[in-house]
Amino acid sequence: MARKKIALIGSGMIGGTLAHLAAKAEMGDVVLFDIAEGMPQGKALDLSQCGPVEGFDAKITGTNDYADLAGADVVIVTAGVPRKPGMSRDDLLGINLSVMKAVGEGIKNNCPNAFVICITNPLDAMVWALREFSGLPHNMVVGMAGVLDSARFATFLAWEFDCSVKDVNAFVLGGHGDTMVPVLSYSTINGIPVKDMAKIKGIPESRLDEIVARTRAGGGEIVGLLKTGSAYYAPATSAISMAQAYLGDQKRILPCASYVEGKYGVDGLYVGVPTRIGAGGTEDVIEIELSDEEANNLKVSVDAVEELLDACRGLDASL
Ligand code: TXD
Repeated sequence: MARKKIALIGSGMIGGTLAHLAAKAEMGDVVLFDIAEGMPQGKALDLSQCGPVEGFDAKITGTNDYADLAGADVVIVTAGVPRKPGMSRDDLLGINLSVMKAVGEGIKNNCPNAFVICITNPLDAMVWALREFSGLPHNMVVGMAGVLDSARFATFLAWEFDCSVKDVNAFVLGGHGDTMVPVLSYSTINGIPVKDMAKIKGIPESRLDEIVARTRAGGGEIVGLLKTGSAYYAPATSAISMAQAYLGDQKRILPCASYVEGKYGVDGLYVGVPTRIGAGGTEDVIEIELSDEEANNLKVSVDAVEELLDACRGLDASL
């Protein structure tokens, strides 16, 4: 059987890390694509030379030509620009929307059977736009944010409870960003509800609130420390886990920005929800029961996504 093909559109900080992780895990051959000339080729060469040391045979190539993406099984999209000083959110939205248009057409024309994972911000709007521009079925286009957000939540909980991260199951719903909804009632330490664990350990609820707040601001905390650019190690490894769930038909239940229609009171947009990923792409969205407060928080998050989609429609008449 031929090796799988993993195409990475955008070869910046996350793209390069994705290529390394995918090659090391022998997920398949890797193609790095970017509009910057030479950069994906340079990264591909550098990464290829990890092979003899790390013992992987995956072929890694760099390109500026969409035709080289032909036949990709998985596409992970990080193409776009981050916000620079003086730029409004709308400026960023406009630029990345046009990037999604080019990327969506590139996918449609070269690898329409791929499972597409979008990472570009503002995530929930960009995954929606990418799906619209590519014309792929909704179950084959998904956004990565929840795996990262819940990994951040899990990290902070493990630190607080002084336990292994392996035993923490942290649950996050909603959009990526300030409006995400970390759901404590579904978060456990190996089955023990987090709130019960806090009582056992004598940790006040206010401390849990601080952890929730830190999770919500998790991306910004890293941006503040790095000074240039944003997080890339954890975002990359999070997207890899989603790609592996698809390629291995693992039926994992992961928090993803999935297309929701008729669940959670949402009708036809992408938002972070527990999703089963297997060979059929996003095969199922699981609708859990929420407290009034959680449902309200989710609504705020969905409204914020809706607002961004309206802004996208205002910027591109074809949407
Ligand atoms: O949870 C999440 N979803 C995220 C999202 C977590 C962290 C970062 N998140 C977002 O991912 C971030 O706000 C950015 O929108 C993306 C990518 O982050 P990265 O750190 O990898 O950004 P870089 O290093 O700037 O890389 C972007 C690359 C860069 O090499 C550009 O030349 C390229 O995108 N680019 C393009 N590639 C192809 N086609 C077009 N049109 C294009 N435009 C720019």
